Amino acid sequence: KLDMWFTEQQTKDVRTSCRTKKILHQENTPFQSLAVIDTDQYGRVLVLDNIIQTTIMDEFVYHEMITHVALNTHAAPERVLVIGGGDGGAVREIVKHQSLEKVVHCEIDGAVVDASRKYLPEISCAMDHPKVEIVIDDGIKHVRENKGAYDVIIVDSTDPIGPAEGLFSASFYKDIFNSLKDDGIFVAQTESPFFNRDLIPRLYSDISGIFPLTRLFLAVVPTYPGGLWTFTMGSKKYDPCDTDIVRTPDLNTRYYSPEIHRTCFVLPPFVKELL
Ligand code: AG3
Repeated sequence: KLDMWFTEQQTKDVRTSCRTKKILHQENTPFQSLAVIDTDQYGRVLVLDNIIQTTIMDEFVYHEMITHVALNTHAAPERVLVIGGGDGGAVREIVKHQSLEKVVHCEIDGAVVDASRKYLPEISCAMDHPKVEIVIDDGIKHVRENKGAYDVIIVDSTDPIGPAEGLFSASFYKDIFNSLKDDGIFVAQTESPFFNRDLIPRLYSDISGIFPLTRLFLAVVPTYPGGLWTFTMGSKKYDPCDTDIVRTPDLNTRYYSPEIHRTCFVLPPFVKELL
């Protein structure tokens, strides 16, 4: 049998590979190359521009952490916006919240949504939920056109190269600030503390310049470069580190928990020194 491997070039000097059973889908969309592959170790994997976006093995860590930390920090999130995250994993977690009235899912590339619906049903399963509205559009444009509209905004982007570059800029964070209500919260995935040591401090200082409260938290996502991943939160009012803030609804999660909510803000010195 043919020995087939998918290789991601994680940095100029590092590549990692996984054995690939089957290429389920491959296309060039107007924005990027898209593939869904089936692997022995990770199960099905969504790949954009040759970069692993999410895998069946560890997607729960990332999707639970990019959503529940912010949603449980807010007193009662009703209107939530997801920018990017075309696979639907963040939306699947958001609809678990009782207070939710509507989640707008704004993804620039409709082909990602279609491929996830077809090949990643475990991840895309909430796309047809009655509270979900999928908008195929540019997130930068969407926040500019929707001022004061949201309780929580989640930026589930690809890496800061290619189509997502504009999602890592101070001007975008200002537009996000304006698109949030007076007690709104924003979270973005902000890459690896091992490999993105210039990016993280830049984003943290951009966000600190706009939001009264900025917090960085960590989670372990083995299929991402370095395995340890950062998320950065900007908040207008609520502090996610207030110990009394976490109500404990049963969200049926596998990584997130009230203890993880408290401890994910505890940073090792090599991460602290970035901020
Ligand atoms: N967003 C992509 C995280 C960045 C992964 N980077 C990498 N593998 N080099 C995840 C999308 C999942 N909804």
